[in-house]
Amino acid sequence: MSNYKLIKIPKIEDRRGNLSVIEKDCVPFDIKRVYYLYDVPSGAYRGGHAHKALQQFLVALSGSFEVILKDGKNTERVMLNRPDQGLLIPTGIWRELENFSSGAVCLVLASDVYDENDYIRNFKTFKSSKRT
Ligand code: T46
Repeated sequence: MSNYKLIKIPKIEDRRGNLSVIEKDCVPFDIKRVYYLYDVPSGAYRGGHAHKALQQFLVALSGSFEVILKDGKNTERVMLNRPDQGLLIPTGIWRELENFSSGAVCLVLASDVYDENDYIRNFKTFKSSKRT
């Protein structure tokens, strides 16, 4: 699957600690919403849907978790565990998030505001949308 992307986030290293910055050229969309997942209990599963139009950029600000990506034909598993790397998920990709470590924080930058109508929450519907 070639349409997701791992993107390096610039890191400014310092004896006082590191600073990473996400500016407009790092993410290929205008950011309209920011949310984050945290206090995820061990064994919990998030996602389990695709978006019709939304693009998102996920960063493991702390800890780690895995993202399973499906395009209707292929499946890939990506581990996010560094605050200086983000996963760009383009439109039309099914995603599942699991194996959250203790203290993991998943930051999400989104290309649009929240809209439940943009979700495809049924995998069969997702698969058939890929065929048409
Ligand atoms: C995604 C993964 C990574 C809102 O009211 N506003 C929001 O911006 C969001 C994201 C959710 N909600 C409500 C909708 C549900 O009642 O919060 C509740 C939990 O949402 P959901 O079950 O969709 O959460 P996740 O973690 O399964 O999925 C979320 C995003 O929805 C999704 O786009 O890619 O995080």
